[in-house]
Amino acid sequence: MTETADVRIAHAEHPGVGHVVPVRVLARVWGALLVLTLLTVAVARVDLGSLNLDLAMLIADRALGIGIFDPARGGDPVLFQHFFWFYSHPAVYIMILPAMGVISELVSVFSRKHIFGYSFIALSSIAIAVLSFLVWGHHMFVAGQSTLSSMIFSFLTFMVAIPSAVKVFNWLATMYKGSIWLATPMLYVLSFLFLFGIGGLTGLFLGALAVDVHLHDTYFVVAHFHYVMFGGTVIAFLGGIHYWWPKMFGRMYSEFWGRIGALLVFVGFNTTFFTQFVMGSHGAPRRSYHYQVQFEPYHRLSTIGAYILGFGFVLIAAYLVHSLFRGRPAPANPWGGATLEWRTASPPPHDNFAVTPEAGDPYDVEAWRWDGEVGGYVRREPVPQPAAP
Ligand code: HEM
Ligand SMILES: [Cu+2]
Repeated sequence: MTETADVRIAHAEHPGVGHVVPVRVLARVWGALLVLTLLTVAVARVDLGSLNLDLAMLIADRALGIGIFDPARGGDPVLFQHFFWFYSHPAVYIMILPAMGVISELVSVFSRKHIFGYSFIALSSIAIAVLSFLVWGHHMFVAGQSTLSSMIFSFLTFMVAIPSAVKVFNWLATMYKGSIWLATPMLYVLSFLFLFGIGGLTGLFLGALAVDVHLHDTYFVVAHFHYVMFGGTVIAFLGGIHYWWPKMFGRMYSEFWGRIGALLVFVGFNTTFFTQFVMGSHGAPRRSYHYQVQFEPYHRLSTIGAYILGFGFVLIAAYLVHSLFRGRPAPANPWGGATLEWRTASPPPHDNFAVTPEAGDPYDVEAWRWDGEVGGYVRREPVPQPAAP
């Protein structure tokens, strides 16, 4: 997939795409680019600078008794957390941004509609990336930082919700009046919208100072981050795997088992983690292996959910592996995607294309129509191809 992304960025110079590279590249590529940028900045400056510095200082503190973090020697333990979260909050957005890129692409294909508000989708990704560096203090509301800092961090945390909501509304608007096809990848898109919605909204609960005093270090936080990291990132990646599987391996998996798998994951996930919202809001502490009696029913239910989830994953692995040997050979474009990878055979031959295709609008899914004989989508009109060199 990196290869196709490379190809597409390289092809941005091509007549059909226009010259200003960032303007017409895909949301998925945007996701990748932003992650690369974030990773570079985060790893080079923040990770090495902050996290490693943090560890180095901790070692120095312990081994040499310097007293950077140790209050007994005049150090500040909250300082450790500042360095830690200065790296670790941007890290959570590194995890969600590529998933958002995948969703932006899939939602358009399976709604058979051009993506709604492309520039807003791209700009909100940038806004999220920038804001993600300014909110680390929301992990330390009750760690003893000043009330003024907490208020500023709380305000900035609420700001992140704006670009996140812009994205969700754009995805919904893309679906609106679309011709929605509930194929397996789309089931993951719908799961993502629902679960990420809950994850993002509960982030706002936690970002509210008065509420976080009660919810901090409870299972509510555990549920929040699983809704965003699993309900968001993992679900989007499952959607992506099911979408690009035929392209990667040239075989179709069973649509029936695909849907059952998506359903099991959805039900298992919610049983496991929604339960944790409830018990967290009742005060169940996280990071404790000694479960209090009153929370036991929740823990049991959560465990049952985890087994359903695990079973879902085993099923998915089973039919995907099965498809490699027994699956129907995949057509070039089983879903009607408008991006370049669907213009070549599945799996793509060496060098991808026999002749360089003319890249057009990557979201122009309406240019493709279903063809029963091919068992996949074909272009409505043959596009004039440049002659082979
Ligand atoms: C609308 C966006 C979001 C908001 C407003 C938000 C807000 C928060 C807040 C305030 C906390 C601290 C809670 C506490 O410890 O008391 C938190 C924890 C956490 N969030 Fe989010 N969050 C958002 C999105 C995300 C995303 C997208 C991810 C990852 C993909 C994520 C991952 C986490 C993790 C891992 C923690 C727990 C850290 C720990 O172990 O203490 N959050 N979030
Ligand atoms: Cu955070």
